[in-house]
Formats: sequence, structure tokens, C-alpha cells
Amino acid sequence: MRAPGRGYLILHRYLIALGSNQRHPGHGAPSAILWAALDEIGRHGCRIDAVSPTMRSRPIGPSQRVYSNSAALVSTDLAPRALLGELQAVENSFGRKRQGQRWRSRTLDLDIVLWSGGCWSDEQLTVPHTEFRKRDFVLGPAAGIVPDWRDPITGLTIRQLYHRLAKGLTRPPPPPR
Ligand code: A4P
Ligand code: MG
Repeated sequence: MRAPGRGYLILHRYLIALGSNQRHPGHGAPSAILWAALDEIGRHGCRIDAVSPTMRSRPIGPSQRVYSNSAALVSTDLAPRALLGELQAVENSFGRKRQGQRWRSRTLDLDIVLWSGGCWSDEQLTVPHTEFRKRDFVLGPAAGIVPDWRDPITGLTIRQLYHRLAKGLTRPPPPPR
């Protein structure tokens, strides 16, 4: 299939999770960074097919800052490792620093959550993302755009995973917008 007007072959679809909890000197607040990042992803060989609204979420991990999170469905001819490279280039272009503590504050984090090809595992990349079933800030936005996409590991849809998590949710509710 050829993307209208884009001239690249679409072989893969991905669910991408976006997160930010640090301001950027040019783009401003985390929610604005997420929208700007989508434009940039569109310039890195991906067609953006659907985007969730951004939500605010309490941080998991050592960082104290509130996150903005969203999800996007993208189509591309990039295979998983090639897409990871492009997403990391986008993260870097937003000033992402990789040194130091895991889960530290970041201007932009882009994770590959699901891939239309199913599962991928090597030393750099694991798809489905290992943590996504536990994260309301991934499943909530994703349920708004791809509710029927099935997790190849559990066989459950995003909607089912989200309802299951919501029922047992022990984390405090997100802060008000
Ligand atoms: N990697 C492996 N699999 C993947 C994948 N599916 N997608 C590797 C993207 N990367 C993947 O990631 C570390 C390495 O994971 C990469 O080099 C890549 O080869 P990173 O982005 O450099 O570092 P990180 O994000 O600090 O670590 P990690 O383990 O990816 O953390 P997560 O899972 O991204 O979680 N709280 C809230 N409320 N909202 C958030 O968005 N995000 C995090 C980070 C923590 N707490 C949060 C949020
Ligand atoms: Mg990450």
C-alpha cells in the first residue's frame, strides 16, 4: 500500500506512547512538547494515523514532576529497530539526556508499545513494551484510539487491559488538569 502523497510503503503499524515531565526552552510545557514531537515523528518516516488527547499523570519512579502522556497510532515502512532509532533521534532533538538515573525527568520519552507484526525481542528492543499493561497513562490514551488492538502476549484487547487495570487500580487518581 502506498501512503497518499507520501511515496513510502506502509508495512507496519505501531502504537507509540509519549511522555514528558520537563519543560523545553523552545516548546514550553510538557503537553506542548508532546504535540511538537508528533510533528517531528511525522518527519521521520512515519504517518500519524490517530492521536489521543494528552493527560496528566503522577510520576512512577524517582522523579517528582507530573507527566503529560499521550498515545499515537503510526504507519511506516520502518521495521522495529529502525523505528526505535528514529524515535531516539526525535527524543535527542528535544534535548533528551540519556546519562544517569533510570526514569529520571525527561523532556521527551517515546516508547514502542505494540507492533502490527506481534512480538520483537533483542538486546535493544522489546515489543510489546514490558510495562504497558500496568500503566494507566499508556492504556487510557491507547484505549481512546486503538481499543480493539490485541496484546499478542495475553490475547486481551487494549480496552480489556485498561478495564482490568482500572478495577484493580491502587495508584492515586491523576491530578486535576
Ligand atoms: N527499549 C526496550 N524496549 C523498548 C520499547 N518497546 N520502546 C530500550 C522504547 N525503548 C525500548 O529507554 C531505555 C532503553 O529501553 C532504550 O535504550 C531502548 O533500547 P530510555 O527511554 O532510554 O530510558 P527510560 O525511559 O528511562 O527507561 P525505560 O525503562 O524505557 O522507562 P519507561 O518504561 O519508558 O518509563 N510516569 C508517568 N506518570 N508517565 C511516564 O510516561 N515514564 C517513565 C519511563 C517512568 N515513569 C513515568 C513515565
Ligand atoms: Mg523509555
